[in-house]
Parts: sequence; structure tokens; C-alpha cells
Amino acid sequence: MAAAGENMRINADRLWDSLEEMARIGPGLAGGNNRQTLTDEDGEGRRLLQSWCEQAGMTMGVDQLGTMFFTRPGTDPDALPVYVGSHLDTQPTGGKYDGVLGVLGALEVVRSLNDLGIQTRHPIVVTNWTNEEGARFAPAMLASGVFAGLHELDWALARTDATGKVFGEELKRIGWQGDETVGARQMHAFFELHIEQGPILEAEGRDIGVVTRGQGLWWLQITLTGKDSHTGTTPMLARRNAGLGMARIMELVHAIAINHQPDAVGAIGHVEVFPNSRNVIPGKAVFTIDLRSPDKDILDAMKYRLEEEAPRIAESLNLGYSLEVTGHFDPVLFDETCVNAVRNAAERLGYSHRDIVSGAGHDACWINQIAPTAMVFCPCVDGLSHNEAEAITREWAGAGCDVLLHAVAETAVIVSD
Ligand code: HGY
Ligand code: MN
Ligand code: MN
Repeated sequence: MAAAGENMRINADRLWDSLEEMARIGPGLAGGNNRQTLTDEDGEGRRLLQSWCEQAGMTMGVDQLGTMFFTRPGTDPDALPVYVGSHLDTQPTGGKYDGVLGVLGALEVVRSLNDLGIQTRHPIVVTNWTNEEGARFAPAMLASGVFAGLHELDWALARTDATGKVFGEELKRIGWQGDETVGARQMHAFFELHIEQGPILEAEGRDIGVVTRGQGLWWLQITLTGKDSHTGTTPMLARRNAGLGMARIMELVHAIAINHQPDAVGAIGHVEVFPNSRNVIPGKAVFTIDLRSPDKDILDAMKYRLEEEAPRIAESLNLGYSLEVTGHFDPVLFDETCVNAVRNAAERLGYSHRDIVSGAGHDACWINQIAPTAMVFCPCVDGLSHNEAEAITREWAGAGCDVLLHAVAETAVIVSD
């Protein structure tokens, strides 16, 4: 006789329809999404999620950073809830599935438990974390970082975007500043379903990634100051060219990462040169550096080498130099019991799977510091993400959500009738 819930499956068509409907909010210019955090489009997506979750019988709580929590009661009101979710905010040229699959997959878990009439001892809480991407307001995973005690609330509320808009004011403007104290909620466990955002699962023909670890990262910002001057008349050796300094530091970042293959990565993603005029030598350059590795010693060695060599490049070009750390977390080891629940679910369901390290940061990376946490990955086409062409298949989404359903139900403890 099958154990209660052993053959549970989610409704993959319903999940896919929800993904498609959410994707119509904040459409990009090339088929993806531009639903950046705390924009009107984010507010609209939040309202849609709220309506769906309330239709599924859940009650909403919102904290001071706008993170949304939807509770499905358990049979034991004193049991700590199992939280499950991800983020609805996207990159400016983001895909339809990064984060969104994890939030709507969590909703599908509850919808399926409702359909199956299955109760769990622990409550289940569907979660949408505010500002995971960190594209508009740095750093990434801002709300989950405050929730886990890594950042102060007031520091987060005071973050500004490139136009000077303030996080707390934007949160109020879209009507999503709640009154719950950030981090007051206690968790029995947290699970996050996410696309891999890399090429491994698809290349190996695997349905599921059992995420055992997440790489650590350093986010830094460098400002170089030279002198605006005429590109036609200023002698080459008299120039103080901040753009040239940025180019040489870009090469340095690449060389540092290449020096620690196969796992380390490094790039400069956001650049601003001033005055950004075709016939003026840039007198100022401001740019962000993203260094990552699953190995803490390597990660810190990369940062050290950058901090040693970048100022020398600036000095050689007679440039002013300043560096600011804008984000950091050490490599993450997820909770063994939760990871086993994911792996056992994939086994039980007959899905091919492999252990995998997350290259991207996720809210789960922070929440893992305060509660037992694990992630489920599904493949994505060509491993492409943070690109409007990001794509997954209905089957991949369904398999990932089936595994999420089983891992969450097992951890929340099914109460047979
Ligand atoms: O940057 C990251 O790794 C995540 O996608 N925010
Ligand atoms: Mn994400
Ligand atoms: Mn992302």
C-alpha cells in the first residue's frame, strides 16, 4: 500500500498557465520580462499573486520590506511552518522563469495539496521575497538578507536606485509596505525551486538538480577619476583616461577568474562613464565587479588580488581610485536533511537527477543561515538566464514542481485522514 501522498503530482498545465499569465505583467521588449522591484509592474504582479493565493484559501502577511507570506494552516498550529518560495522581481531584460517559477511553483504545491485533500502537520507558507535581483536596488537578496540578519532594516529602506529613488519610498508608493517585523517569523524549513541558470542539467539530460551548495560572491564597485578633455587635441601621454583604466581593470577581473578554473567566475556588469560623449575623454568611470567561487579561500584570494592590482592600474594612468564593497556572502552548504528530501523525492518520482552547486545567488542562500534550507533546480534552455530569451519546457517545470511538492509535504509531515 502506497504511503500517503506517495504518488502525488502537481497540475503541470495549471502551473504553466500561471507562469504565462504572470509573464504578461511587465513584458520585456524581446519576449521576456522587465518587472523590476518596486515598480508599478511589480505591484501588479504582487496583486495577482495575492488573488491567486487567497483563492487557494491562504491568508496573507506582509513585512516592512514588502515580502509576502501566504499561510496554508497545518493540523498543529504550534508547529513551525515550512516556507516555500522565491522572487517575482526580474532583471531589466529578464526571463519569465527566474524566481517566478519558484513562487508560482510554491502556489502550485498548495493548490495540489488542496485538490488532493492532503493535510500536513506543519503549516505551509508561500513566500515572495522583495528585491532578490538587486538590479535596481543593490545588493541582491536584500529583503531575505535583512530577514536573515545580514543587513539592517533602515539600511535597506535607504537604498537608492540609479535615478536617486529611495527603496522605502518606492515600497510605500506601490502600496506594499507591510507592518510585520522583518525576520520575526520562525521557520521549520525553507525550500526554493529555481531554474539552474546554467548549462549542466540540459547538457547531461537530467530532469532535476539537487542543490547541495551555492557559490559565494563578492560584489564591489570601483570609481576612477581622471580628467575630461578633447579626444582630438589632448596628447596621448597627457591624458587621464578613466575609460582606459576601466578597460584594463576589466581585463584584470577576467584574468583573476580564469586563473581559478574550472569553478571561479568574474565579470564587470554595470558601467557608467562620464560625460559619455563621443569626443570627450572620460574623466570618470564607475563600474561593478562580480566575483564568485564555491571555494571560500579562492573567493577571498580573488578579491585580495583585485584590491592589490586595481589601484596600481589606476596609479599608472594618473587616475583617482576608490572601491566600495556592495555585497558579499560566503559559499553556502545547504541542510543535509532538506537536501535528502529533495533527492529522495526525485528518486521516488523516477526523475533523473544529479547533485549540483548553484552558480547564482538566491534568497535560499541567506535563509540557509537561519533555517534548514534546500533548493530544487530544473534545466533551462542553453543554460541561458538574465536574458529575455530564457526558456524552460513545461515538462521541466512540472518535474521540478513535483519534486518540490514531495520535499515540502515530507518535511511538513502529511497527516493521513
Ligand atoms: O546575482 C544573482 O546571482 C542572482 O540572480 N540575483
Ligand atoms: Mn533568481
Ligand atoms: Mn536572477
